[in-house]
Amino acid sequence: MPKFYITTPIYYPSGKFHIGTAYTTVLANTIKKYKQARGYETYLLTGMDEHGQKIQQVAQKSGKTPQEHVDEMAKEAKKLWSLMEIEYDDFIRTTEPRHEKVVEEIFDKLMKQGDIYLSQYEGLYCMPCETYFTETQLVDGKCPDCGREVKKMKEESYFFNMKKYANRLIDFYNENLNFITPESRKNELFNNFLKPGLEDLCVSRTSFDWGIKVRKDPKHVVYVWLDALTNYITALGYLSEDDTLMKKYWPADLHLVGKDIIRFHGLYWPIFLMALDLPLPKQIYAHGFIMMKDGKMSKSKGNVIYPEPLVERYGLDAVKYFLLREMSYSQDGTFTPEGFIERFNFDLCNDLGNLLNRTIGMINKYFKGEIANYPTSISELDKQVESYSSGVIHSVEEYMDTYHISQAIQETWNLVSRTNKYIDETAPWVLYKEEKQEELQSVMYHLVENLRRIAILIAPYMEHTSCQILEQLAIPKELQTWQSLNKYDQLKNNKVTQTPEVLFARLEAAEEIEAIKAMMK
Ligand code: ME8
Repeated sequence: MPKFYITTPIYYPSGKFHIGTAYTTVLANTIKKYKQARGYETYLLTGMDEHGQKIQQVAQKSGKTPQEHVDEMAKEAKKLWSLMEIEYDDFIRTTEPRHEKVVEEIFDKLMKQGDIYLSQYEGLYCMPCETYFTETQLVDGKCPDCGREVKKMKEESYFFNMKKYANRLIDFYNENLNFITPESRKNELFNNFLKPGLEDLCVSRTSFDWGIKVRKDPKHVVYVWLDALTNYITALGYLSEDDTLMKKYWPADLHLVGKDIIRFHGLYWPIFLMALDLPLPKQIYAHGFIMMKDGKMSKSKGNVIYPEPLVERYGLDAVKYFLLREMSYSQDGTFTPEGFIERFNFDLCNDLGNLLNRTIGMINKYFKGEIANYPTSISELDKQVESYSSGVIHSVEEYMDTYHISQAIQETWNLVSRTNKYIDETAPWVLYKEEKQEELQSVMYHLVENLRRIAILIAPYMEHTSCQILEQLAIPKELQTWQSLNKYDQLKNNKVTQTPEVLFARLEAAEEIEAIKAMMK
């Protein structure tokens, strides 16, 4: 069985997770479910990055020890992922002994082989990002990642000798053109960081102590990126007694990250792996950001939106649909209450929901709920619809295989629209009136068949809706699988439900827009 190991970033438990964090995780889960449907054995890793100065500060503010704080946050995070039905296989926390022990060993090993050396660091430090920058990397004198103030700081630190490996990484980039995707992000890394020459990376701190101690020099704690990135292998049991998963799943097939942390994943992580003599991940995909009308989400602007109230009010499938649809492969996406309600009312309620309802209504009215077998003769239009639908399956697969999820969804909705149009074109009510029994039957068959296909295509991200459609149409189990997508003539005397349920009830737009605005904090 082919295998697929996919990871999300491990998130900082510095505050409640918002829809940005949820987006990456939902995307990862969607890719996992898709791969499963295509016959892969999958492993999805997520978790939390629990060390560092920021966490220490946040805990202090709320009168807790850092450990108490992260323990609470881990519970919260797991609750959220359970609400969002994220089927992770492991949740790694960097404060767990299984991780800490291995990071200590890795640091030791890299020190012994001369990749890590002691020196003095003086630089411009961004506290929230826990990163030093050079003057030239700043944007308008501020942190290029988060836009906040930086501070000049100096401390004794251990450094990782990046320069030693830089050429090997350049070669690797040149030989593996899809290593970083989208290409624009790869070019950014290549031109802005690799070409001008990589700086050595500071990998320890003495200015705070909430971290993994360097064994040979315990006044230092391991700088958070060496600690954080290694989660992808410590979770699999690297250097531990049981390394079955490591053998089975490493190298990762896909590290999914946001564009803010591509630098760490695309430059430092591969070099750490080279130093450890481990194979590099197959691909890193850095997606864009969910933006708000007034720019980035931030508590100070009061425009942060959290997934829980949205899921509670509109259901999980609608939230997943919106997030995945709105974020294109390489650009940022925008969350607006208006956009959310519009997609709900148009795409989900009008287009998909009505298609199912109309179809079931007609089959009940015209054929007492039963559609017969594949028609013996079909019209030109039926043929066209069949081949259109097969074309959609093909392109959805292509898009999903390359993680263009938003485009895959658009393609699927093209099929929804095409099928709605097919009803208008064939005018079944006229066929009924004119008693064109066979033609009418063929139209009904094709409607059900398209809906069956749509349900299977949306299953990786809209599981409930998919199940509801398949159930209401009484599709047998063996015709609910991805493998059955291409079979167009297998339905036999299907008896659809007599009491169709509405998939998405139309919302009162103005009222709901206000409700979502009130959710923003
Ligand atoms: O960076 N839109 O953790 P983090 C889309 N601990 N995605 C968003 C987003 C937004 N508005 N905001 C956040 C860290 N994300 C490190 C990672 S990994 C070894 C260590 C997502 O809590 C996106 O995936 O700041 C981004 O890369 C990640 O959350 C940053 O999470």
